[in-house]
Amino acid sequence: EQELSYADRAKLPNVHPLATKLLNIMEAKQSNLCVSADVTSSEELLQLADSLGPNICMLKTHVDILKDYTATFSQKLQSLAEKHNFLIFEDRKFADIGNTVKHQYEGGLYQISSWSHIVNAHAVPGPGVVKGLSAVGKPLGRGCLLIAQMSSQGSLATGEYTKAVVRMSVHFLSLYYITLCVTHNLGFGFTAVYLCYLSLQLNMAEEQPDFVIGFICGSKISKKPEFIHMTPGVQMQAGGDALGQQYATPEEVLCNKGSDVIIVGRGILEAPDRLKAAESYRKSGWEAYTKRLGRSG
Ligand code: UP6
Repeated sequence: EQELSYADRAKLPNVHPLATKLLNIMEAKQSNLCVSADVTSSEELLQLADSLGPNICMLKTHVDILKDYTATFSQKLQSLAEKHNFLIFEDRKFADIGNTVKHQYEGGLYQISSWSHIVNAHAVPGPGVVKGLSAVGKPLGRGCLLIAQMSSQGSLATGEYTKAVVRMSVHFLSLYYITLCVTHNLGFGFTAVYLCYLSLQLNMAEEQPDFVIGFICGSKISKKPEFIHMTPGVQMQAGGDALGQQYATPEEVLCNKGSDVIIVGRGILEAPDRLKAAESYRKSGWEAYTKRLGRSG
């Protein structure tokens, strides 16, 4: 089966505008690298964003580890994202009831929704967490990744749990199948039957607004090309750290496991030359992706 390129997927009718933007950035910059900027000084983070910006499609932050966060910092980060054409992903891992995450996303010290294009959430609380986040983020054109798997040793997000997370994003499929019915001319009957089925699902559909753009995962877990798969726990050599982190290589993640974006922190941050390291992850990532495309053809 021929696999779609990032550029082809950007053009799909039901892809979220933010996913389109990301896929186009990836294609234009030939980069599926998201740098995890896990540093504790705002100045250093901005420096990283400016110097690595040209090599990355996305910059991931943990703003709550900054010792000197200010609103000015987030404005500067946004300018750098525009200057270098990358998206900002605050790795907040929301995991509470809808009403609480709404406040955590919009308010508090960080006002995450005002500057971060993408956030992520655990699915543990059920659909309410997505509903709460989307009440804030959807009108702003933001997107959310659901955490379906984790890279850490002994993670409980496996098997049936992972499948349930994927099902939580099925709302997206509704529009997708209607379009399929129409474009493939499957006929009115089929469409009507499907619409009935959809109306049965309506409650669920309302609870799953089109705000979820993909997953945090170790491998491709959804066949829908509209969804972006992003994988943390990546270094040039497989292995781990002393606190349970587990690493796979860019080749393994993008070529064999079928993920779309590699998230790299210490593999770049602890390298003697961060820019050189970022360029080498970008290059490996792009080669692994083109190899996968070639293999599918
Ligand atoms: N992260 C993981 N694994 C997950 C989810 N998120 O490592 O399952 C995040 C971490 C860190 C980054 O919070 O910011 O990705 C990985 O950093 P590293 O490359 O330095 O290990």
